[in-house]
Amino acid sequence: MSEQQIAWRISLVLMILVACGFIFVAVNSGKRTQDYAAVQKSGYSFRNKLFGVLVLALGFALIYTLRSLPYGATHSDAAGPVSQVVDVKGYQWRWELSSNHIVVNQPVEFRVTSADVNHGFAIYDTGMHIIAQTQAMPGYINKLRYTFSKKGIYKVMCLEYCGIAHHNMVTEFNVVER
Ligand SMILES: [Cu+2]
Repeated sequence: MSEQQIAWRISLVLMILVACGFIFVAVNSGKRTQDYAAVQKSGYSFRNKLFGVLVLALGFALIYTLRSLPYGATHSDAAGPVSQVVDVKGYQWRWELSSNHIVVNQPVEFRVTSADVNHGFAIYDTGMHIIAQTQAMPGYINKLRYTFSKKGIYKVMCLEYCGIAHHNMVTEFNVVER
């Protein structure tokens, strides 16, 4: 007998046991020693109403928050040409940037991809606040446009757990005067 057959027979026995349990409960559920019907009716109906209202509210919230899907490509080429382009490639576990110098007050386009698995390309300002991010995916180039208004050293960190040395995926670039 193959392992699959053994597993199937064990599953079958367990399923029959569970089914017997259900049947036992179903058969005995009609028996009552005392009549709680009046109490249960008021309690259940309130709970049911509350549940209904919650489901409705969640449904509306879902439709309201997702109504603009699918999101347009806001960083497309249609937004006009950019003077600076930085190619970004994520590796397990480091970043490769085609340039470490970016000119302040001029839009820059990061073209982000990955050599192996998905990474999260996130830019942090000097106060370690995240200011822009996109996904780094193998086989795709995700464009991220940003205009830096302050000079300084910015950090890049990975936002998606990508393996044992994920925390090592830190690099820097310098935003400078022309
Ligand atoms: Cu990572």
